[in-house]
This record gives sequence, structure tokens and C-alpha cells, in this order.
Amino acid sequence: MNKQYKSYKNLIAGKLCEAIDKEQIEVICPSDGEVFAYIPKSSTRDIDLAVKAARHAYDKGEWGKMSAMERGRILLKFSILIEKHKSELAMLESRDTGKILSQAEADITALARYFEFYAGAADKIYGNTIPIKGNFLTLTLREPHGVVGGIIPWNYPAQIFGRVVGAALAMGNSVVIKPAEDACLSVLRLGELAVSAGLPAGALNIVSGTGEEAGSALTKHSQVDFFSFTGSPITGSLVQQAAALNQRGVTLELGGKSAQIIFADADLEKALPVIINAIIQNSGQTCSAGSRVLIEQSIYAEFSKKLAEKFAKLKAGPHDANLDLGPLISKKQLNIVKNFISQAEKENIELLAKGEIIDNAPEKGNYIAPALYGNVPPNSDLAQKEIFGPILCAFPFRDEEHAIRLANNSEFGLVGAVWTSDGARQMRMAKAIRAGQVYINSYGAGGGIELPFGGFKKSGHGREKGIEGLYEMSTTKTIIINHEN
Ligand code: TXE
Repeated sequence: MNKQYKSYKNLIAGKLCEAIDKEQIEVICPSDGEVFAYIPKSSTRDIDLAVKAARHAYDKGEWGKMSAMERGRILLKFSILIEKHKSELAMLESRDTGKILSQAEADITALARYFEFYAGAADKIYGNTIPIKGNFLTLTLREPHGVVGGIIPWNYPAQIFGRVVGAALAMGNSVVIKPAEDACLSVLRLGELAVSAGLPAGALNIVSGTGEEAGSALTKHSQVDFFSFTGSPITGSLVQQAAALNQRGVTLELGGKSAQIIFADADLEKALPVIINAIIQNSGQTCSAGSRVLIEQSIYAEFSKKLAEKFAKLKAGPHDANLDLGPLISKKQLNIVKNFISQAEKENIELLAKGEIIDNAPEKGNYIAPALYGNVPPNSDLAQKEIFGPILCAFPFRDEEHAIRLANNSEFGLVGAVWTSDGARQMRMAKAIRAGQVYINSYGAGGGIELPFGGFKKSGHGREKGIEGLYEMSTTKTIIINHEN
């Protein structure tokens, strides 16, 4: 281990600590391939300690007894503290994930907003009274699950931390987070800030390590009451199976292959940059990336040419070089994307345009040039699989019915977009698209903190963000009072 690099620590029971076995994982910068920090490589024993701390905080500690108003106040302090450390956190997130600095800054703004939003909502979640016949009064209470285990990925560590932890803590749960081994420095740093914000010991625990060891130990732990997972469908199934052994609930957010549908009557100039940004944002490593563009036949040639011209000018380089895209997270992800490109070449899928990697990009960085493919066969892997890279597939469509069929021809269903000036068509299309969020004449909503988010089909189940995110982090208790004399 090189002493000049910072060793980050787990947060367990309010204390920053190394893994019990003192093992560490090297943190590699995606821009230059160099090690620049270390994180704990935690084992089952560390996870067990964290779950016990969370259990104690919820069952017997200060956290479990705290009023919703007090919880909200602490979360607001945390939000303000995040804002104060915004540039430090953004730089850390950018270097750790490879995302361009402006994206990392937007992510930290969204992170602070999650805590602000859920701080305000903490004491505004009510139960109901239900009329039933006879001498009964029936009440429902919304209660926290207890201990929530959150497994978060590397593409948006800070934002996903915000949506999971903000909602879980606001509802009164205690939390154990296992962030991704590929990028989690912002999350570990947030553990330090949470202590400064006055979060009671054990309310939030953060334990880094591999998915196979620490992640799996968390999902199998019998003392965790509910899980939130964001990641791949394969791992999502493992998490769901492990949770099922203890009959625990899970929200799963498993990515997508989202379609952006553009009709001839749309404002094409307005749509163009939005459509491009929806796929190059975070170098395409976004669950809600708009990775398919469906273009009405009559404007296919003209619009795909315009897209191609813009694509050819896109530049990829280091995270801090102020370009359009940064590197991909890892060599593993780079190989996944390269394999899709080689397969597209073998299948002679039409390459309409390719951006560039700047000349002086470090050789050991994980760079990939953004690419636009045209007339993509609808059942090819390029059209069907989540690539998680800056690769956009274009398809022509004949009419509304054809556009809907193509859009829904996917095992995923996370997000969709429709570009048209016809109001009735906007609604028809929005209702027909099988996805959790549908944008009309836009894409993305600055993190969409207030908006329910989640998938249909293989994109997962359960909803995060907004007030629905709070409901997921709670359960209903019904109290039936017999007031007969
Ligand atoms: O994901 P994993 P990976 C997709 C994307 C990407 C692919 C693979 O297509 O190319 O998944 O990425 C933890 N028990 N998404 O391999 O394995 C792991 O440590 C419990 C989409 O990184 O799903 C990390 O914290 N946990 C996605 C988290 O799961 C386990 C974001 C995600 O890793 C585990 C990321 C196990 N057995 C990738 N194995 C999105 N929806 O945005 C791993 N983990």
C-alpha cells in the first residue's frame, strides 16, 4: 500500500473504521488508470457489525425514538453540509467515476436536494382512517421497515446514495449501505459528513467491499428488514433470491434500453441536443440513457444526418478536461462496450458517425468514442441489450402504431420520450409506452428528485424518488378499535 494515498474508512455505529481484516481495495482513476486511494475490503464480519449497529439504533437507540420533525431537521443539516462541500465532493466523484466535472457538480446538487426534499417530507407522511361498519374505528399508520440494506452502483454513487438514504432515514429506518467497489469515495466521504450533521450513531452505516462478499453478506442477513438495489438484472435476481430466503421485500432498479421517439411535426432543432445528451451523459453509463432513437420515416434521412454531424464533433477525454464525455468506469465496462461494437461490425450494422478520443488522452484511461448506428435491426443485440456506453441506435418508423411496437420491443421499460407537437398524440403515446417515466418534448428532469422513478419488466420493480420513494421505505400497520360500550 502506498502511504501517500488516502485510505477511506467504513462508517459503523457512528465510528470511522477499517475493515476488521484490514484488507483494502485499490481505487483506480478511470482517466489515467492510476491508483489514487484505497477503500476497505470488508467481509461478512464487517457487514454483521454494521447490521447490528443499525438494528440497535432502530430498536433501542436514540434514532429509533426520534420524532419525524427531529429527523427532518438532521437531514436538512446534512443537505446544507453537502452544499458547503459541493466542490470537494464533485471533484472526488469526477475523479473516482471518470464523469466530467460538470456532471459531477450536477450530481452533488441533486444529492443535496434529495436530503432537502426528504427532510421536508419526513413529518408529512400520514396514515388514514377507514370507515367500516359496526362499532369500529380503523386507523392505518405508516411505519418504517426497520433496518434497510442498500446496495448501490458506481455510475451515480452520490445521487443514488441520496435517493436511497434520504428516503430511508426520513421514514425513520436505520440503514446499511454497501456501495460499489468500482467507485464509492463520495459515499464514504458522505459518511464522515453525516456524523458532523449530527446523525445518531448507527442510523447510517456504510461498508465498502466487493459485491460477491460484502454485498452478498448484506442481502443474506436475517436482521435486515428491506432492501434497495440498483445495478444489473443478473445481480438484481441474486439480491431478490437472497432476500426471499428471509421473506424480505426489495426495490430493484435494473437499467433500461429507453426509446426517444421523434415525429416529423416535432421541433427538431430543440430535440437534437436533448437526444444526444440523453445518450452521452455520463458516457452512456446511465440507467435511464436514451439509447434508442426512433425517427419517423419521412424525416429519417434528414434527422439522422443532423444527428451524425453532431455526433462526429463529440470529444472524449479525461474527466477534468471539460469535454463532452469522460472515460468509462473500468476496463471491464470498456470491454463490454467494445464487444458490442465488434459485433455490430460483424453484423454490418451501419455506422453513421463516430466522435473522437482526444489525442493526448492518457493511454491507460478507459476511453471510447461515442458512436451512432443507423437502420439497426430491431432484434440485434445492439438494439436489445443495455450497452452502458455512448452508443446510440437509430431506427425509422412508419406510423404511431409502428413506433409503439418498436419502443415496446424491449425486455426493459424504464424511461421513454416522445417528441411531437400534436397534443392528442402525446397522450396516446405516453399511455402506450411500457415504461416507468415518459417525457414529452424533453428528456430527464435534473435528477427528477420529486418524481417517482422505477421500471416495468426487466427494469425492475418498486418506485424510488419523490413521495412514492418514502412509501417504499415504509409499511402499513392497521389498527382496529372496537368502541362498543
Ligand atoms: O453491476 P452489478 P456491474 C448494468 C450495466 C453494466 C452491468 C454490469 O449494464 O454494464 O450492469 O455492471 C453489487 N450480491 N448496470 O457488474 O454486479 C456490486 O458490488 C449483492 C446498470 O457493476 O449489478 C455493486 O455495488 N450485491 C445499473 C452493485 O451490486 C452484489 C448500474 C452493482 O453491481 C453482488 C450499474 C451480489 N452477489 C450497472 N454482486 C443501473 N441500473 O443504473 C455485485 N453486487
